[in-house]
Order: sequence, then structure tokens, then C-alpha cells
Amino acid sequence: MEFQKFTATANSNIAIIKYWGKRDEELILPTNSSISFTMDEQFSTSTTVEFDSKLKRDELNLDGKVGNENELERVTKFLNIVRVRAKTKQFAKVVSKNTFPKGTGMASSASGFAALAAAASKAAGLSMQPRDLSLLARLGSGSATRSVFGGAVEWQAGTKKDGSDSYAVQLSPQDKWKDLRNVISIVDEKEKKVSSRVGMKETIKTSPLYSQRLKTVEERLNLVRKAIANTDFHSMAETIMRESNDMHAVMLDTFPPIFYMNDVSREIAYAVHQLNYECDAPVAAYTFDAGPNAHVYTTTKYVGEVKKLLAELKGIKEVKESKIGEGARFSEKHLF
Ligand code: 2P0
Repeated sequence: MEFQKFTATANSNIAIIKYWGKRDEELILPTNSSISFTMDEQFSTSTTVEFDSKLKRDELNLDGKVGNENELERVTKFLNIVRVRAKTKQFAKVVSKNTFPKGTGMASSASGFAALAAAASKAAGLSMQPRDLSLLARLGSGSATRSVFGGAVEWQAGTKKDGSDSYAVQLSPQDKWKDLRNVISIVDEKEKKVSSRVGMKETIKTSPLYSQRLKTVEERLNLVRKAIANTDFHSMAETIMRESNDMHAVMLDTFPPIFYMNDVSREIAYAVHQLNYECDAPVAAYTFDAGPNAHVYTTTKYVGEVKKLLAELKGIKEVKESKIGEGARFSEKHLF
């Protein structure tokens, strides 16, 4: 069978209610639901996929370089799922490009697997609704589940053993969030010492505090869902910060402990609290992922204030600003 070449683009996302722990390692099923905002096209991955009967194995090119064995293995594992569904044995050529430079410490597995899921499924002749696409993207990387959609997105943990109810839904489209910004501080560009995949597994295994997190995260989820339904950033700002702090607390409670935030990250957190104190309102909210880079959500009205306070801090390499972006889409701009 002859297959066509397809290209898809997906943006990364930054969670405000975090995914940190799996109830099923193989199916990538989370212990709790998570909520994120999708970033804009400055933080995206475009991927072209073509299945070809002449290939002897999958071929991978990432940002102009041949993918290493680990990267290829992860992509082949994912393509195997697509091949089974499409009933084909053909290997594929995959070429992928990130708009954000590798080594800025920005997560690329979310945008990467969302783009790969969209391009590979279409290139294999499968027709998928966004929900099915998010189920498929999840099998590549948990955070990719959310990148299929734009705006505010919830990855519903689901309860079924087979994972069929663990997919993402859009809570609110991006045009409702024209005033919201993510001001990103690049603090460290190095690869992290402990990957999210390994880190979250260790946390579940060794952190006594983790069971407490699973109880309290439900309250934060409800509060954030309500604030999103009302397009009300200020009412969830405190919860966004408490949630990030809670995740980093269980990381610290892991044994041996996992430190992702550093002194500069902590200075940024202090500065945001100081700004909110001076404004007598929660005008900005920080959140940190599995790394020291800060994401400060704020409204356009306060972006200038946030950037001013960041400029006064030492140790920040670069500050970027992202709008709330769209979901995965196809394009005619093939990469080969
Ligand atoms: C999140 N993170 O909700 C959380 C917050 C990092 C901290 O999703 O094992 O790379 O591929 O499912 O998706 C990072 O985890 O992990 C992540 P896998 P993934 O965004």
C-alpha cells in the first residue's frame, strides 16, 4: 500500500495542576487529573512522517541531527502502536523540528509526541478525532495528552484499567485567554539530572507525603476548574502557586530527594509574592516543572511589572513571553 506524507505541529503546554505520578507505567495512566494552558507557536514542534515500504527500519531526524538510539527506540515503540492500528508493517521516516532551541530546558516531549501522534496516525491512513488523538499521544508521553488541544486543557485521569477514559478535553478555548501571559525565565539550560519519568516513579515509591498530595489535589482541581469556567485568573493564582509548591514538596520528600528548583527559582517565587503583596491582589502566579525555569502566569496589565522584577534578579539567562496557544494542526510545510 502507498502512503502519503503528513506534517503536524503541536505546541507545548505548562500545567497549573500537575501530573506527577502514574498508576500504570506502560499505558501512561496518571494518579490524578491535571490542567494546563497550551503555549503559543514559539514553543512548538513540527513533525513530518512518511511510511515507506523501502525502509528497513524507522528513520529519525531531530532538529537537523540523526536521532540517537534512545530517541529512535522511543519513536519506534510509539510507531509500533500506530502500525498495529493501521494494519501495516511499513517503517517510517520521521523528521522533527522544535521552534524553541533544545537546551533551553523547555519540555519538548509534550509538543513532540502530540505532533508525532497527529502526523503518524494521518500518514498511516487513520482518521482520528481530537479525543482519540489525545489517547494516542498519551502513549508517547503523559504531558502530550494535553497538547492536542489549545487554550485551557484538562487531562482526565480516568478510572478504567485499559486507559480508555484517560484523555484530554478542552476546558476553555484560547480566545478566552487573550489577556493571559506566561512569562518564562530561563534559569538553567542544562539537561535535568533526573528525568520526569524516573523522578515521578521514585516519588510514588518513597514519599510518605505523596498520599497527602493525592487528597489535596482534588480540591485544587475543583477550584481551578471553576476559575477557568469563569475565565477568572486571579481567583486561581494562589492555587496555582500552592500546587507547584506541593509538587516540589513531594519531590523533596522523595528519597533520595529530587531538587529541581534552585536558588534563582526560589528568588523568583519570593519576588512574585512580594509583587502580589504590593498590589494587594494575586496579580501573578509562578509554577515550576521538573526543572528550575520559572513560568509566571499573569495578565497583560501586569506583564511589565513582572518583567521589571525579573530584570532585578541575578541568574536569569533569558526571559520569554508566551500567549495562550492553539491545539495540534496539520500543515503543508513538509520537512522533507
Ligand atoms: C506536567 N510534568 O503536568 C508535569 C509537571 C513535569 C512536571 O508532565 O513519563 O515528560 O513521558 O509521561 O510527560 C513531565 O512528564 O512524562 C510532566 P512521561 P512527561 O506537565
